[in-house]
Amino acid sequence: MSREALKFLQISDLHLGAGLAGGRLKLPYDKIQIRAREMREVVKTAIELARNEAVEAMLIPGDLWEQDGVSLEDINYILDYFERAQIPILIAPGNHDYYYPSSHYNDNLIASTCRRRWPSNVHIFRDYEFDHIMLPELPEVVFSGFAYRSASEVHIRLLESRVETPDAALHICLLHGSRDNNLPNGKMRTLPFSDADLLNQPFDWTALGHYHRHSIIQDDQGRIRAAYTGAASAFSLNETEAGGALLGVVRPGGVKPDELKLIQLDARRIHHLSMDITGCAHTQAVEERIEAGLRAGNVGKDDIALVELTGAYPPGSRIFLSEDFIRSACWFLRVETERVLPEWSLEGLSEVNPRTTEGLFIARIKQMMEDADRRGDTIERQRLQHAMQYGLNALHSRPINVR
Ligand SMILES: [Mn+2]
Repeated sequence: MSREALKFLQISDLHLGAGLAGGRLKLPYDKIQIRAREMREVVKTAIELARNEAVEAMLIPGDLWEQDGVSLEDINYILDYFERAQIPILIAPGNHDYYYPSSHYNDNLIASTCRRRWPSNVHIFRDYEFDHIMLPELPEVVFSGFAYRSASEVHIRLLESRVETPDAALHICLLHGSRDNNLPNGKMRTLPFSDADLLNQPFDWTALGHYHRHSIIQDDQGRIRAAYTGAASAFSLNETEAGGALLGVVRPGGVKPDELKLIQLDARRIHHLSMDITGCAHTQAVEERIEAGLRAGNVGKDDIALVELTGAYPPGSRIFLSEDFIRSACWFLRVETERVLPEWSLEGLSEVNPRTTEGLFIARIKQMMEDADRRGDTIERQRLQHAMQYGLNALHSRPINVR
């Protein structure tokens, strides 16, 4: 018997139960509730997609939930919808939904907490080493996976040598790890692997989880051999490029580029934008600048946006954005003004009383600037200009931001 293809749907990094209250977005309580609900509904959307597309298996390479935040309601929701999928669902627990005796992945535990077990169509990798699963309903396909047993990083390079797998027409791997040279800022480096090591494996397809941004790994013939779907939905500023779900057809040797599709599962996107308001002299001008920036950044009306204002604004003036403006801009808008610097112009400074602390400070820095100019030391001159801004901000009790 031989198998020519397998149609799959891949999702990962749903992070159900993730704390939505912290961070710079500072979502209000009512929107946190809505967002938590929407994040859970991504499960249902994915299952519906799998059924509509007549997918043969679902691949979940980790971080379905956050161990510390997930609720039993979330788990019950997952159990319900996974059962309705009626197709094999394979799960390789990641560093946030790791497998250990008190994990919700333990059938004995949920038998008492949820009064049920994982549905028979769900197959969970529970070993801290490669395990290989073959399913009677999908003959000629081997699924290989590994389970985290804690939230700590895994240093082993699991793909360094070639993995021994049972014979079959198709080999599929689920891996929650870090692709070398692609580690996003602040992301934990765990279960690292190189593109070369991955391409050297017997796997026709490797479903990757952990990175929240979509990316693919291709062999020298252009066949796609692995992909991160990216986060299923955006829940913090780390998911401004959230993925969704990957719908693909794997054949012996890989996936053809025109047989892999990234599908959005969640209606909302999170944007992190920076806008320079230099030249604006009043709040309405700032609002117009923000409006134009949101348009340029393709921020939709259902979206969430953090706007970081930069540049200079007349000293003594306050930016006071109207409630109406904030409400109508998009579903949730947070504007940070802390990085805006008062526009201290050197000419204006001569009017400051020379006998005050501020006056003495200005006179001293100006004298040092002149010395720097005489020596032709432009670097020192620049440094003193910054020092003048920092000092004046400090004297006026304004935040100091490194330029
Ligand atoms: Mn992870």
